[in-house]
Amino acid sequence: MSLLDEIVSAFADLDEERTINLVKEALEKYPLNEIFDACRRATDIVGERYERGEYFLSELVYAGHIFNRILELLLPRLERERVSILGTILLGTVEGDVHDIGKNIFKAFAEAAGFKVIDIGVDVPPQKFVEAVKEHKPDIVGLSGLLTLAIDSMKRTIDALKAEGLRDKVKVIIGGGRVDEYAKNYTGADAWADSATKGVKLCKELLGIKE
Ligand code: B12
Repeated sequence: MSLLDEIVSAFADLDEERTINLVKEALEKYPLNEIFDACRRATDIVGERYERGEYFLSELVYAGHIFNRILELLLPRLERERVSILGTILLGTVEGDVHDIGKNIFKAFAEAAGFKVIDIGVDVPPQKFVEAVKEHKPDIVGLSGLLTLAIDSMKRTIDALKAEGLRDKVKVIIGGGRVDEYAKNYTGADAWADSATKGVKLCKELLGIKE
């Protein structure tokens, strides 16, 4: 079993100390995004076990705690790619959804790539996005969400931007475990991403920035 597979298995079994030790070992051997991917695969397994009734809410909470400990190890290792600012991203988790680990990872990757990120938190109502767009005039609005119901909140947020005449002034990218091409079309977003690296690449494309 590779070290990354061992991380997936230890994390999915919620063996906190073993997971942390394996991540420390992996830091010397693998690129950061591969370690992040392994951790995300582990949370998918945690989610499946929760759906099957093998894990309960307390296990979801614990998985979140382990992931946050992993982030403390990984995020300081992200290196800044450039000094000038590529553009501003207004970022938040949409109304009804409090999942923020993925949002925080995307934020860290986007900042490392040279974007300025304004993070307005979780469970953000559409009107709060509208007000923040007026205040900060971002180039991109990033909507995060992991629940199926988040897709409707994303749509309501984009509709609110349209109603205020702001939709044409920003690009909108949606992100999270359940977004896809269908969700992009349904919500009226410009792009979707289910990983932070993909998200950063698309943000550059949306602003016409060449790699
Ligand atoms: C940890 C966890 C929690 C923690 C969250 C802690 C936190 N601070 O975030 C807690 C315990 C709070 C929680 C609560 C709940 N959860 Co929960 N949770 C999870 C779990 C296990 C992991 C989520 C996670 O952090 N993944 C790791 C990150 C890194 O992945 P990610 O978020 O997808 O992020 C990546 C990309 O998507 C992308 N990305 C993310 N955001 C953005 C934004 C942009 C703009 C871009 C470009 C990219 C991007 O970049 C990230 C890095 O690559 C998932 C299982 C799963 N498969 O997702 C369930 C899961 C999401 N939860 C679920 C449920 C049901 C709930 C609860 C309703 C449970 C309950 N009965 O109360 C509540 C909902 C609370 C609410 N109103 O939001 C379900 C959702 C089902 C559904 N289809 O709606 C899941 C899928 C579990 C399952 N399989 O049943 N949960």
